[in-house]
Amino acid sequence: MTSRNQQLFEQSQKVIPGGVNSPVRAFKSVGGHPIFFQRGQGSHVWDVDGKSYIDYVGSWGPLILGHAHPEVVKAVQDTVQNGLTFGAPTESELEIAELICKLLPSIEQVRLVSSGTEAGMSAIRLARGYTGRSKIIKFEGCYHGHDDALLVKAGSGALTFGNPSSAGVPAETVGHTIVLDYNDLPGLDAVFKQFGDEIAAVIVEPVAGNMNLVAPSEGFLSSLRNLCTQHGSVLIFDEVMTGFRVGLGCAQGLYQIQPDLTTLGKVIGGGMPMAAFGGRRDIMQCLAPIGSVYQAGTLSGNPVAVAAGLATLKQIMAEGFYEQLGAKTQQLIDGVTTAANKHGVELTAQSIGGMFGFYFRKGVPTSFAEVMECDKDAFNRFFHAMLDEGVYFAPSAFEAGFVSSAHSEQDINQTVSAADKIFSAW
Ligand code: HOZ
Repeated sequence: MTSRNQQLFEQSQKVIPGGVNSPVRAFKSVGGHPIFFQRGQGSHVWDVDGKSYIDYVGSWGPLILGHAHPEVVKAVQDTVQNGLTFGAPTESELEIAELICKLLPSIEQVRLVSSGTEAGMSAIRLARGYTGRSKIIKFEGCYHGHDDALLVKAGSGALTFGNPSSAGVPAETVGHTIVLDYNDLPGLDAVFKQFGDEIAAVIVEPVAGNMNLVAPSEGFLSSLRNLCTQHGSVLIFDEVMTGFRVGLGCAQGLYQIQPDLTTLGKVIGGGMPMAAFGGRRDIMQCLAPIGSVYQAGTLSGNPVAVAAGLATLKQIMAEGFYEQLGAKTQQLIDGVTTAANKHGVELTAQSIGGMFGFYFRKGVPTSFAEVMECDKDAFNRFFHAMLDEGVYFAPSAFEAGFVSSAHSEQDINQTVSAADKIFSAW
């Protein structure tokens, strides 16, 4: 019998390209059809067929408190009663801006936007406007939203410029983007040696979360910092995913590296469409209306989104929040990898704060090329088997996973038992 999920997907494909409003939702890489969700509460989601799942996607990162946290819901309800948007400043925007600046010492000024893509694109424009240079460096496997200049894959050699990774992006648009391997220090040195003073910015996920989870190798972030300082280039940390996810001080606090600009999203919106970019005052002051770099948005700093974000930030500032979140995430990956290895399945994992990665390969990967060596078929089999058991991981071998403060000991144990059952019959 066709499930309601299948029916809705078939219908959706008629009016929505691919049936989804963002490609990662389509289950293309794992096969099958996407699940249509109806409801979420705490660590769980329910689909339109009434099946429940322990959710380790958390809307791709924002839901660090789980679904429908009462304080976040209340803040949103209280705010909507006073109007949804004004297109004019509000006091709550000031409150969240002050809080972001207080939590992240590298951010002296911040501007709110509506999505991570917007934050990344604006930060690049700002860095170019500030430096008067055009070239930027990004790393293979890092994703900074779908801005044209950043939809680039590596060219044929480390010192070549990238190729568009999407149709519709003219080669000239990415003609100023150099793509390097993540954690490739010699490559970085070589590029700075060749182009040094022409580089406007280096943009990096300080912990990569869009090619599964890849941690920075010893010295990678500090070398980036030194090279950017030496050559007057702007160092941009894309903390859309890691921001308030790996720790209260974000990845920059964890690794003790101060970027010049930071992009934020996901957690700071508490589940609503909000993102931000901010950093050094002298750079931020180049933005319109005081500077000549134009950037704008009708719904930027939307009061409802800000309310959800503020309510979320207030919760994560509680004593011990990240210790508990990190311990729980570690417990999850330890349990699942132990279950796999016990039954002879080659599975490795790592976690940083509340984010984690599972890899069907020997050893944790340190680059995009190594991530690509993971056994994708094994992941797809694991993904679907876990789904049947009521556990929802991201529908791709190349995405990080997320644990929230709402996940209980019982959720973790149930997940580990499900994995054990699957691996015992592998
Ligand atoms: N960073 C997420 C995917 N890697 C965003 C989710 C989306 O693109 O819809």
